[in-house]
Amino acid sequence: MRRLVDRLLAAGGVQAGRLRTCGVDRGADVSLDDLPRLPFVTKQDFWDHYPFGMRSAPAEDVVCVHGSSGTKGRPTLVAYTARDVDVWAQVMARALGGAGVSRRSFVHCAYGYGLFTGGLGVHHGATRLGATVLPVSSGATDRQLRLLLDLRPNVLCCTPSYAVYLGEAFASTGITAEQLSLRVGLFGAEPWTEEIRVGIEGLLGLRALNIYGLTEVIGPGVACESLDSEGLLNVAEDHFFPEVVGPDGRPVPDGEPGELVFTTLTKTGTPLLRYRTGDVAALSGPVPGSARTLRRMTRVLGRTDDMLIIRGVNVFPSEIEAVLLADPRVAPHYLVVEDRRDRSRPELRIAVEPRDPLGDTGSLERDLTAALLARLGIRCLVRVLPPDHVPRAVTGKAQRLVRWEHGV
Ligand code: ADP
Ligand code: K
Repeated sequence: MRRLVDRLLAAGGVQAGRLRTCGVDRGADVSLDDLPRLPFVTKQDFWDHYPFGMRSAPAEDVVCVHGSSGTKGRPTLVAYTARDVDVWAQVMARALGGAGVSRRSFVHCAYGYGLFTGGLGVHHGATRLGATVLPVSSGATDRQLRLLLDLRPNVLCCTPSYAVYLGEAFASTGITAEQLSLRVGLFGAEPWTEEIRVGIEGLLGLRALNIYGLTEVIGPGVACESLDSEGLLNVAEDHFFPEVVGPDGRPVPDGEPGELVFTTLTKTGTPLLRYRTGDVAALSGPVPGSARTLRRMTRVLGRTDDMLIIRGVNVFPSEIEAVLLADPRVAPHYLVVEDRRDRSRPELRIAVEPRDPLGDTGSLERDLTAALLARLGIRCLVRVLPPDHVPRAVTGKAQRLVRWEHGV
């Protein structure tokens, strides 16, 4: 923590200015306990100081640059030093190791390679561990299916929506989960629910674990479920110190959801003090009695900027997903439309696909409307579309929320 603060002060950027305003002139003045009184840094700061204003290392120490995909607004760029890439490889090797991956494993990495951190993050971790990694990247699904059958990998890494897509593609050609070689998968980069997990595990015959990260902090590997983490994600707390804060920026107690904030204790290229992620989750302690001593977090419940406020009720799209997919008649493809064309009466319109194209759509629409009303307290307009009518995310992150504004 001291070194981080000294590094930020020496770099003399935005974060140094804010620290000085708070009366901090040297790292020796602060410890982790002081975090709640120190300033935040946000995505807006990255945009305001685009491209490299948030960098703390000299340009000659930078070895690569990655960018967030810009799911919300403009992309941001992050500069990594060799040491940062080393930390990244280490936390990703740890994430893979916790999933049972070893030197004998074969990893099919279908996250995108490029500016996006998914592909290269898994790649660095797998090679650090000594496993074999196939850098197949995303897209070209026919080739992916062929390679999954020919090379018989035991580990799959991709977004959960792409895992569903691959699984359904196999099912449609008559290949069953038993015929596949996969044992475990690390799925992340977008929110997903328990219902999707059950679906992926059934389609692909593997254990599906949740991995979380974001470019500004390092990429994937900030937190990851392990075979023994009991449904929560182990946070790489020794590198990325987590806090959870309320809308007022004050810390909330463990177990209560709020916005995740990370302090990068060891990064040198773009070190961040109290980065507000916009992701909502809750923190908790390690599994009692476990050899793992680092803290854990829940799955990400949603993003602060994805929260829908419909007629006074707050809803995350993931809650809608949980209700929809709890019904066995619904396929794991849906779209939520926040319709604000009539300002006086905003509506939530939801499109789903049935598993059985010949099923009774009228009763499915009625049952889903009732289940959503019971769980969320709002009446939604549910439409069951014919199969293949909800758009699929074939390469990147699934886009499951659309906003229709007044005048558009
Ligand atoms: P962008 O914000 O443009 O999508 P990134 O590609 O860096 O940028 O993605 C990071 C974001 O992806 C996180 O802030 C979070 O919202 C989401 N994310 C990553 N992993 C998960 C996960 N396992 N569950 C839910 N959301 C995730
Ligand atoms: K090997």
